[in-house]
Amino acid sequence: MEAKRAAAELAVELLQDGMTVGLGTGSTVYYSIQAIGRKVANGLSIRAVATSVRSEMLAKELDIPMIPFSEVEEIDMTIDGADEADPEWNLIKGGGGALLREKIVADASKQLIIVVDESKLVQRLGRFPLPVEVVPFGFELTQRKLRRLGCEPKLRMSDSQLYMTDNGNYMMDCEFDSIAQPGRLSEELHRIPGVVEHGLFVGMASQVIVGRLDGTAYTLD
Ligand code: ABF
Repeated sequence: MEAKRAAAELAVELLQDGMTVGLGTGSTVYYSIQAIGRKVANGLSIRAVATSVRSEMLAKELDIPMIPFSEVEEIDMTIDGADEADPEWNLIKGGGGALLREKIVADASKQLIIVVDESKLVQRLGRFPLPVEVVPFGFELTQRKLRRLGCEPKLRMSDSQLYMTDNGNYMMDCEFDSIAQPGRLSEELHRIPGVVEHGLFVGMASQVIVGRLDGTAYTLD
């Protein structure tokens, strides 16, 4: 996908020697990880942490130096994807199922660089069902609480099995259609005990890099 690759590779140009880098999850950022692998092979000196088992495996295959979180003082730059991005750079993430680790890493990063193709740009968040990670215990009660917020929460399945996140939790995909106040909804979601984390990344992105079908990319301003 040229648009995804263009955005992903432009983001990698921002990396500098000595950085601790957060590696996101998803098909767009996988192009970034591959580009980082090439730069590391050519001498770029960085250390990385991953936001999913899949990203970690890909990074290791590419001999990107990984470090444990115990050795991480601060993450200089994280490159990650998104399912939707609005004009204020608020995001819906989590379609790939990694939102909890992505948000932990993003929150510990000085810079969060989001890489998307133009199809992810929206005027208002919500057309993409909002992923919400919930603990299995009493998930039916949590589901009812989510419904009261004005959405239809659907338990994510994978190959007709209940989908489990890397953290052993369930994922609810909540169909809001339109989210007028992402910040307020974020607070309401955090008040539900069974909710571990959700896919609204409000005010977290430092830059959004957008890839075009012709293989060029630009930074959303
Ligand atoms: C990840 O990237 C997820 O948060 C999001 O769902 C996904 C987007 O995937 P893709 O780049 O494959 O469209 O960060």
